[in-house]
Amino acid sequence: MSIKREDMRINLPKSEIFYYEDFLAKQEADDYFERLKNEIAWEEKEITIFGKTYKMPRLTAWYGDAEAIYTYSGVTNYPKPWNEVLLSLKERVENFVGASFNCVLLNLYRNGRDSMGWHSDDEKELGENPIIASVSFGGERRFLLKPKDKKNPTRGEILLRHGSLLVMGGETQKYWQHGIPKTAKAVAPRINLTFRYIGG
Ligand code: MD6
Ligand code: FE
Repeated sequence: MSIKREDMRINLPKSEIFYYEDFLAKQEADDYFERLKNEIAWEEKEITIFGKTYKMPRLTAWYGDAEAIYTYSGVTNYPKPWNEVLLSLKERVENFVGASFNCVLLNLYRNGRDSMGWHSDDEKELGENPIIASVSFGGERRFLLKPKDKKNPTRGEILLRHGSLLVMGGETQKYWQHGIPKTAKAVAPRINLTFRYIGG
């Protein structure tokens, strides 16, 4: 990671988390939101936990280089090839972060009932101490962080704004879990992209 602006760092131990609220200008972010909504092949996937099958509480999509195969929540994802809007955003993120990515997981939260459960992005495909860059569009949602160590009461919370960039690196995935809780508030649809690097 070439960005080490300590003023943008989230102050949580055993983590490297940077949050750039104004990564994209409002108009740019509006344009990306519309294009992503329309030009991504959104899917309603199912997930099986202890033999029971549920619909995922959000729409998802997976794009990337052909070799970037990834297992997530028990589902093996084969990437769709990059499209124009994704390549343009990938280049923006890579230039800013100073790292390269070969795939992206997209999530569309249709309303406040859509959510992402507690997890760490610590799958072996991502390697040790992965850098993950996350761009958000649309409705603001709370992004919560808690240590894997259940005895540790420390908590983190970031309001992920339209056009913002969140970067996680270092040992963040080793020590922390994160998630997007449901909300009873009226919230606009939200799109999130997490750029990752698999293999290598
Ligand atoms: C979301 N984000 O913002 C879900 N993971 O909708 C993530 O799960 C995430 O934002 C790793 C790094 C950054 C993230
Ligand atoms: Fe994640």
